[in-house]
Formats: sequence, structure tokens, C-alpha cells
Amino acid sequence: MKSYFSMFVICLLVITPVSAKMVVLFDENTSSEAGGGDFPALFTNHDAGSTVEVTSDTAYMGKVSVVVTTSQSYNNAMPGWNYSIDEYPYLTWAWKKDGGEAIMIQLAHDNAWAYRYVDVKDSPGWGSIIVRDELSTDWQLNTRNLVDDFGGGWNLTGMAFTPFDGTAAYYDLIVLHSDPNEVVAVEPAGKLAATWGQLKQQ
Ligand SMILES: [Ca+2]
Repeated sequence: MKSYFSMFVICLLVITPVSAKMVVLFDENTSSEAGGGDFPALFTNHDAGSTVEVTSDTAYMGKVSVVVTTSQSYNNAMPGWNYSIDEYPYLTWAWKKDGGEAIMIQLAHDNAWAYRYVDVKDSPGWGSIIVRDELSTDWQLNTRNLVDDFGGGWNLTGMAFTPFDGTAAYYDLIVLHSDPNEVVAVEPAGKLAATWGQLKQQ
């Protein structure tokens, strides 16, 4: 009887699916991500000659990240983006800054701008949550509960990368997910690449 019970438990462990939901907005610029394989093309607005490119020079996860030059690039209505924050309340992203004094990411909610995270200071006074008081000059992983920070009942429709100053800002592993304790990263082939616990240790 005991062995039958053990087999039952093992079967449960094998067949129990990962219940968490997630959307990879950007990691390796693959066709399965929210950029459809051309993430930079989502950013149709560019201030002060800002550029958005995928680079293999540095990455938090995998082989590439996205590099953005000053002052900012954005789109409040990216094609196909209408992600319910009630369904995906957690945003995880990695970033680092080369030069300057700040780094920001802005989230468009139902085509409007109001939700922002920044390192160090919000110089324009747009209204931002300050993630940390020191600039992330090396890769820093962030996870925020969007419902806790901004309330629920809205959809993510776009994004802005805002380096402000310095040379450039780098972003990687931008993921919407439903459970901070579940797997949040997959490799392009769909193979599990890292668990949340492993990510936290990096
Ligand atoms: Ca990556």
C-alpha cells in the first residue's frame, strides 16, 4: 500500500502543470515574445534621437538585451498589447544604466501614461515609484506588484524606456506573471531556464 501511495504522489508531481501565468514581453527577441521577434519595432516614438536596439554586448538572461539611448523611446498602444493586470499582477524586469543619474520604465495603461518606476530620482516630476536610491550601474532584477503599486482593473497597452541622460539604458527579462514564486523565464525553445528562486540568486 505504501508503494502505491508513493507512486500516486510521484504521478501527481509529474502531471501537475505549472499553474502560474506569464507573458514574456522581452527576453531573447523571439517570435513567441510580445514583440513577435522584433521588439524594437514596437517603439514608434523617439525623443531626442533615441534608439532602441537588441544587443548581444550584455544580457541579464540569455544572450541578448535591449539597449536604449537618450532621451526616451515609447509607444502607448503597442500592437497586440492589452494585458490584464488583474490576470498578471507582477512585473519583473532587469535593467542597468551606463552613465547619467537615472533610469526609468513607464507603463501605459489603457493607452494613457501614469505608471512609472525609476532609480534615484524623477527629475521631470512625472510621478514615479523610486525603485532604489542608487543607480543600477550593473544588472539589477526588479519585481513589483502592479496592483499594490497602482491598483487593479487596468490593461497594459504600451511601454516607455527612458534613460534620460548618460550613454544608454539596458533592459532584459521583462515578464508579466501571476505568481512571484513560479517559474518566470523560459529559453527560446520553451525549455525551462530558471526558476524564480534561481533568478533571485543572480
Ligand atoms: Ca535576454
